[in-house]
Amino acid sequence: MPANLPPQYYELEREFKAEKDPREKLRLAQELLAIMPKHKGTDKLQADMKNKISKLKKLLEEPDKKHGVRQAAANDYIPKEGAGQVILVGPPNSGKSSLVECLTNARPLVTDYPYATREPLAGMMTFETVQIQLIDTPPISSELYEGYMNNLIRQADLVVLVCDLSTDTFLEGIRFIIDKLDEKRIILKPKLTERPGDPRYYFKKTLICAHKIYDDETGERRRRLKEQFTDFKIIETSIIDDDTMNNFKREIFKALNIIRIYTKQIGKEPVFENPIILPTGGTVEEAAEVIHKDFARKLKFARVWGKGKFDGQRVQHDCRLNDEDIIEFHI
Ligand SMILES: Nc1nc2c(ncn2[C@@H]2O[C@H](COP(=O)(O)OP(=O)(O)OP(=O)(O)O)[C@@H](O)[C@H]2O)c(=O)[nH]1
Ligand SMILES: [Mg+2]
Repeated sequence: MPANLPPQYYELEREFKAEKDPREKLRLAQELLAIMPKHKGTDKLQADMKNKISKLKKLLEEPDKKHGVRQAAANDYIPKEGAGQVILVGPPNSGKSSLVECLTNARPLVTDYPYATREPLAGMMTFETVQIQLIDTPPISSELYEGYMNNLIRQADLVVLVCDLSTDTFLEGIRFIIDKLDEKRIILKPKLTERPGDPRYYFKKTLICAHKIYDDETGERRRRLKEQFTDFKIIETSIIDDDTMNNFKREIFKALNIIRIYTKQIGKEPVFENPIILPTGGTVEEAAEVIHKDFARKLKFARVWGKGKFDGQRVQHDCRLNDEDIIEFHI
């Protein structure tokens, strides 16, 4: 029976064959398997691919020194911490490390010369009652593109594209990055209104950070930036202006599309720390599940205080919650 493979399969297969990095090769193999039509004609192909996947996994677990396979640096994965993972990408010297230094507990290297950051570095940023993870990364330019950036960006919840307003090449700098990521099938989007039709593509929600605003004295560069990127949310920042830094934090939080739910025990005051984090539109049941699966099962009803509800309103499992609602579970 003919396999009838879609044209994108052959394209991806070519990439898979040419790829040297075992981690990236594994990812491509998994994508190949995912897009392979599942019918009798592809049985053998599916089995072959599964075999390749398991060999690659083994290879990554225990690199075979005899064959000189080097384990790819673990730079392509940073475990998520906090309410969301945000990756800063930008041209050399644009101020990525300065932003991470200013906003988080991390202490990246900040220099006045370009290409200072060689590896990704994560730090935690506090926004009101939540912690958000920011990742500083090496620059992207025609001179440098670290292969591990593909995976790092794919895994992040949000991309911040840092635009350096202190230079005449501010537009070229970010255009280059958008095009480069496009080539890697990572599409930076102002909003995520749809999923990619082709599973090889990743859409990533992106904010543009118009950084070093005080170097753009006339505002001309900001005007041009806005003109070029009308759909994107553009946040103006400078590390010497706390108001812009606070606004930047709020915009990051908003862009993550999450809500904070505070809990209270019956007859006690609410606790306004360590909120339950849910995606926007999250329900009472989902909030209970964060505490414990069993808890959600045993839940009879809840009382909620917050926007759009009267105080202590009795609600059921499917009731949608709003940011900063207070919930009291009854089991
Ligand atoms: N005027 C001004 N300078 C800034 C601002 N933020 C950072 N800088 C300066 O910009 C330069 C580069 O800062 P970094 O944070 O190292 O830039 P980077 O994007 O991490 O650079 P690479 O790691 O080389 O890609 C330093 O001299 C910073 O002091 C800002 O808001 N305003
Ligand atoms: Mg840096």
